[in-house]
Amino acid sequence: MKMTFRWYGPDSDSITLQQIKQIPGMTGLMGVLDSKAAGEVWEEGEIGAYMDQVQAAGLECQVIESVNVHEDIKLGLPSRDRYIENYCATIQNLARHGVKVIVYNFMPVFDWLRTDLARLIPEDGSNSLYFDEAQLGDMGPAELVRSTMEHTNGFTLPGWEPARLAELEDTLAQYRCVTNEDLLANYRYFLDGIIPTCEAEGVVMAVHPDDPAWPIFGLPRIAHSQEGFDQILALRDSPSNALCLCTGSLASDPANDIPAMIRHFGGMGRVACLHVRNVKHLGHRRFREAAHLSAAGDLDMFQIMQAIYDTCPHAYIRPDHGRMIWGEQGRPGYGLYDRALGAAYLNGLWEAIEKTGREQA
Ligand code: CS2
Ligand code: MN
Repeated sequence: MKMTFRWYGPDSDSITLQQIKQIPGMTGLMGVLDSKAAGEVWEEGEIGAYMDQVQAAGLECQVIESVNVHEDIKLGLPSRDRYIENYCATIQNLARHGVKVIVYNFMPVFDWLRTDLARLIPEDGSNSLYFDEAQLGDMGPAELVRSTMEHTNGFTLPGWEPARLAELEDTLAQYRCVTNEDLLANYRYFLDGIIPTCEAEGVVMAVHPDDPAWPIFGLPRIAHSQEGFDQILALRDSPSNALCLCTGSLASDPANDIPAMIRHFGGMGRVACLHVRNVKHLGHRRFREAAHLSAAGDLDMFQIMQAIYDTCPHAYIRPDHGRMIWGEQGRPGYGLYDRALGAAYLNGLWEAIEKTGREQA
């Protein structure tokens, strides 16, 4: 297991690399070039500049997140070939800088979404990301985008590119006749286009689950259950076609048994990395994000870490979506303090599992 942290770069993050380095047991980053729009090539020079800073801080960056897939690829438009070519160029450029895993998602239009980015947790006065399907229905897509953009404290959010979302109505209209089967076929075309490059470069693609883990606004969605991921892995049977299991995203649907899913896909050798976090269900399709501690939410983090230890011990992991605590002002979901606490806690669980395993052997 390698413990990592998401960092948006010097111009786009309230957190410094030195702060990240000071978190006990932190070995590196799941990095991101925040300025890149979906479909653009990530140029070697910009990747190199990011990596130089990371290395100078004594950290490594073998995982890159949010190399976003252009909508034309998900829609299966003729222009997709150009964007697939660009994606391959990005894979090659990242590989030249030591990247081993690329995290992406195949969600139409939206990355993760919430109806409230700073919901007060009455018990302790902290706040966290919150989702209520009923509110989503009242808001509709345009209102949701407007309200999300207004409440980011001036930061960007992954996959929320203002230029793209400005064309929201058109994009939503384009998806009107796209079924899950179409999306899967377009996904196969994408994988056929990029996996040979990944194999040649020694890079693994890790798809992030839909979040929340069900279809929203009538859009097709296929990556939120064990069956869905089985289908995706079967589209291209290669070790380079793998998963980033995000425990909190998947657990938004209580039907997903997270430790069992880790064991299933870990046993197949197809878990490249994980985002490990907790959620608290508050009702049907209504949840908030909780502190990482098992007792704070509905997930058994010990069973999750044990499943990783047993079936994919070499995976990269990171804490995800912390609460805002201790008066911190930052990008919603990506503050320093709660994610640092999460990392320390997960490292503690790991140490206990490792030592118990050794004693029993
Ligand atoms: C992640 C996603 O940081 C996060 O919240 O769970 O945004 C993830 O990085 C992307 O969906 C991957 O493309
Ligand atoms: Mn995640």
